[in-house]
Amino acid sequence: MAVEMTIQEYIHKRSEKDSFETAMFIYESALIQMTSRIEVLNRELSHVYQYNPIEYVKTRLKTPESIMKKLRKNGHNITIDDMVTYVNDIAGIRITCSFFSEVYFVADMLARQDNLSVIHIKDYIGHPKESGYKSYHMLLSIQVALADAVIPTKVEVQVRTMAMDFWASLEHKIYYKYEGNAPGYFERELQECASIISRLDAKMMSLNEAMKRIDGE
Ligand code: 0O2
Repeated sequence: MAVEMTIQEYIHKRSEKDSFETAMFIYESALIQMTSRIEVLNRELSHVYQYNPIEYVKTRLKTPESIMKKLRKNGHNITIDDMVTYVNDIAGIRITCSFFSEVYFVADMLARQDNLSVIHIKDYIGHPKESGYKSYHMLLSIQVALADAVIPTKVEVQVRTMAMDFWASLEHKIYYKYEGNAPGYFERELQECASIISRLDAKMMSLNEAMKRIDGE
């Protein structure tokens, strides 16, 4: 029977030298399991309710360089223990929806799934960052099922609209290009774009609501 254990216990049990690779294998397995749940959820909504709130899903494993950078930035040691404990977004999934009402709907459907728990939520839609960043972040723990072990593993799921994703992608590129020191006017322009995008999201959603009302009449 498979025994529940942490990533560190699993590595220790296998007395491995390639512990980073083993840890990454577990995060990758968590991504595979989580992606298939999202896929099933999307098909279920489409099959049962003829409703397709998810436009697209992207997954990524954080690179070793990016993991080390984050550990250093936050004053942690470059160890497997610190990586597993403090870096929450090694396994990352981004779900993009058309409308922001769907963001909350999809997030709620995911949070209610079995064998999955919500560690924390950061609602940057209800409470946008000063930069204008909007996105709904869920830190989830999913049970990774291996042959002889069950390993609760963190996966960060970001849910946002297409418009929010458009803004965040450009802002991310600018941030990395200038390493946080972009010319001052970039910040102001991005804040303005963020407010245009919020108005666009609100308008698109109200058009969609109007269309649904007309369909229902
Ligand atoms: P990268 O290069 O995208 O991986 P915590 O998880 O609570 O320990 P963290 O990691 O700061 O702390 O959590 P948060 O705020 O949920 O951010 C996680 C990820 O969200 C970031 O990962 C970014 O990908 C994205 N993100 C957060 N804030 C912003 C923002 O202002 N602009 C953009 N474009 N993306 C943002 P990384 O590791 O910072 O970066």
